[in-house]
Amino acid sequence: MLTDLKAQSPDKILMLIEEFKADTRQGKIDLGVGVYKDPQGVTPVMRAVKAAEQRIWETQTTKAYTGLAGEPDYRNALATMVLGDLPADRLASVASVGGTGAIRQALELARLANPGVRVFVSNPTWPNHLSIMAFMGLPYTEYRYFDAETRGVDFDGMKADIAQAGKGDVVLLHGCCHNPTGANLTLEQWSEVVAILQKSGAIPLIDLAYQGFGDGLDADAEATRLVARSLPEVLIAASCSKNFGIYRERTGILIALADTTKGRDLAQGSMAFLNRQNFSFPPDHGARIVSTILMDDALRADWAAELEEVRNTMLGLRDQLAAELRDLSGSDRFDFIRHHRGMFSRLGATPEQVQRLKTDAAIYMVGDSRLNIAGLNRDTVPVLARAIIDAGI
Ligand code: PLP
Ligand code: TYF
Repeated sequence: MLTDLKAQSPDKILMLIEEFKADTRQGKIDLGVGVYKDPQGVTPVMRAVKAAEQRIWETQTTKAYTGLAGEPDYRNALATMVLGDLPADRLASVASVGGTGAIRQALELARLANPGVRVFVSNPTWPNHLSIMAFMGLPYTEYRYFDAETRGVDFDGMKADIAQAGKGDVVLLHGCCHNPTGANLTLEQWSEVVAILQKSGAIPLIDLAYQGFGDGLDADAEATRLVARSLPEVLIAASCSKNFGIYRERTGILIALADTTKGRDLAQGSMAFLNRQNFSFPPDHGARIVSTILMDDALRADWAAELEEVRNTMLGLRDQLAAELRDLSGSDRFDFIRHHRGMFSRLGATPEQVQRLKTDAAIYMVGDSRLNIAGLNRDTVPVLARAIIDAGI
């Protein structure tokens, strides 16, 4: 039977990790996978996470199963961080296996509710969105998003395309820090998106994987909060992997907002049911770290301060890279790097140019010219800037 399996195509981003490891050149630079690295190239365990783990170790008396939906403390604390307050009469939530698990369960939920659901997704988007939908056999349509000329958002194209989504369809939106482009909507543009969805009855699914990495914890959730208070039904898949630096603990949440308590209760039951079908109880360790931090004033303040350092480090690198490129190119055509937000920027280079960066300068980025800003430091920014110009970008 096993020999009847067909070979699956690997994830290109994850493949890049192996390729980078195998490169023996001194001074190679990894701008591939979206993991935060400090200026020394280390992905640190955050101080508050260490402290919370110690506290859990000292006080935890059982590791018996949690509830199918995960711990209420965790769900309430995280949903409050995302939404700003808890609309209890509308809110259903379950702990998930990372942000990815929340996205998968959200799509499963949408299909349970509407077997004919179509998903509208940005072009481009995180490749796992597409591969999960293809695997599930969910029909999807791409909406225009990236403007190759300005490296910003093609907002007219986006509006025209998402207006095609009808009642019972899902429109997948990145809540902040768009992956892979780094180009984001303004709040005014989000209001226009809301108006389109209000008219059509399509349901937004917001993927919020980088809250705190763009303009700040609250600022990055503004769009999600606007959508949440403006539309009757909303799905939100949030991840704690990046903002708590707990990638391997697989910590996330799926939130469903309904317009009736009946809808809320049905969503809650179906979400717990989906957990049971897929993995039974959700993982708890990462969730407990998060609730310990969010529910303790001192730990929370320390965590938020460290997250701000991370965010500001990335903003500083953006400014430095844009300035170097301004000097070297004698133009402002790379200023978009300063305006993008989050870990990523799409340079808009050709695959051949990306290959040249790899061959000539040992600089690794994803083939679509997405670079991870956090893979840089003050010393490597000038090296990258030079290589970008030399590659003819
Ligand atoms: N969504 C986007 C856009 C991402 O970039 C990521 C990052 O890994 C995720 C969701 C999910 O992250 P995780 O499953 O590691 O929590
Ligand atoms: O886009 C990224 O680099 C991150 C990490 O299959 C990631 O979101 C990449 C690929 C993947 C899972 C996570």
